[in-house]
Amino acid sequence: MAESTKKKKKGGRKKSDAEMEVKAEEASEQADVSEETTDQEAIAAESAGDETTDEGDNQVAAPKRPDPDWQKAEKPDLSLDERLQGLEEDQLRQMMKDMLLARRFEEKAAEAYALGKIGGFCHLYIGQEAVVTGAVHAQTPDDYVMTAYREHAHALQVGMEPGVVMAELFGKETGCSRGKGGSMHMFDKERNYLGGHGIVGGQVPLALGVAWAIKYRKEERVMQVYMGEAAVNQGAFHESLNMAALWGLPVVFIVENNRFGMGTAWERASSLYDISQKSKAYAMPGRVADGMDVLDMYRVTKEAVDRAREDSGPTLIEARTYRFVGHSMSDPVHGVYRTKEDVEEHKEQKDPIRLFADVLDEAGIVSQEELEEMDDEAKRISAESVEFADEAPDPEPSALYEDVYANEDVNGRLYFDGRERP
Ligand SMILES: Cc1ncc(C[n+]2csc(CCOP(=O)(O)OP(=O)(O)O)c2C)c(N)n1
Ligand SMILES: [Mg+2]
Repeated sequence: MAESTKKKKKGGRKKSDAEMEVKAEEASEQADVSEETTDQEAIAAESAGDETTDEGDNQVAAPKRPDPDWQKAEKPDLSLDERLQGLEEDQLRQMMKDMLLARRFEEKAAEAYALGKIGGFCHLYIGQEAVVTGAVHAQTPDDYVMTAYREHAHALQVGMEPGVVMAELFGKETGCSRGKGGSMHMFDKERNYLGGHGIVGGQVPLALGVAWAIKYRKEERVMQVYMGEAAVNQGAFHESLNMAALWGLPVVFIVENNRFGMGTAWERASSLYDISQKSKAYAMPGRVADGMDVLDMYRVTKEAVDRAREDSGPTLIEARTYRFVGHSMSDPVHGVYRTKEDVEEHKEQKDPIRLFADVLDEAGIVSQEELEEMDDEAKRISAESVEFADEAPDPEPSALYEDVYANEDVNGRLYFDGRERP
């Protein structure tokens, strides 16, 4: 991974410079064309599963890439009515609005990033919206949510104000972390949203602690913790699953398996391909959900949330999904680790918003016209969030010394704190 990370960083820097010059509306296409170096042959060889990682007797063939129905594994063949699970029409509409808002909000964030209004890291969730929307609809506002750094959609899904989230991205005083956290550090105590964590897998033991506290206080709440698939071969993940099962804690572990950890394909990084199977080592139920289908996410998560609340037992959910964008805003959309065709195919055939729109249309709940109205509303809210962030003040330089452990008297002054130097 180190090798490909190095290459990507180089490409990423070049692209950020170029990005500053393009018009805002060209932002998403820009990432698409920035990578001319795709080695199609290497990818084709890998896809065929004939890459070897060693010589002689120890030769190991990389596992084959997933079949096209990979995301649908274990999904039951349900009728339209069964798929809707008796959900109220209003809730189904809300799910659609939520996914549209997540998409349009992040498109606006991409534009703002290209214009240099957002600095630092910025990881978009475009393509994966069904995961958090379906899962959060399966719980109540009293329950907790914690995730990694690909988190804008999670923040919006728990009900954070889009303007406050955008202002945080802009590093403004009115952001949820007063502009000092940025993209990876959204937080909202009132909405039980516990971040926003930049260390891969770092949130998993923290969530375990929250679940332990829920049980200790005899509350009827549930902790939902999300992570990328690259987190699951870490020790902290396994220790957390073991303790969650041993102590019967009300936690749902949701692995957002988008098949890539930066530029490393899952099949090249893990001896066990099927992540849900990892639950077996800890005597915990493990489930696979179609992460491109909001209703399947709801179905699988609801069962897990109910079990957590009623029996105080954990579940591991592997949500199989796909990101339509680069790892972060400074990375190419496909690079050398996947093909442009792969990305295009997913966008055309598995877009979670399109798939859900078709279901709602077939059920006679949301017409094409109403869908367009919802989309316009999502665009309006997103544009307003940018206005709010644009107009918000920067934090005062003195804020550098607030909410931090470092003490000016002990650790000295920061030379860029805006005050005159002695
Ligand atoms: C402990 C740790 N190691 C490495 C990194 C660098 N890093 C940032 S994102 C990332 C890939 C994670 O991929 P995944 O968990 O699949 O999440 P995704 O980005 O696909 O959502 C890595 C290795 C990090 N942030 N933390
Ligand atoms: Mg991943």
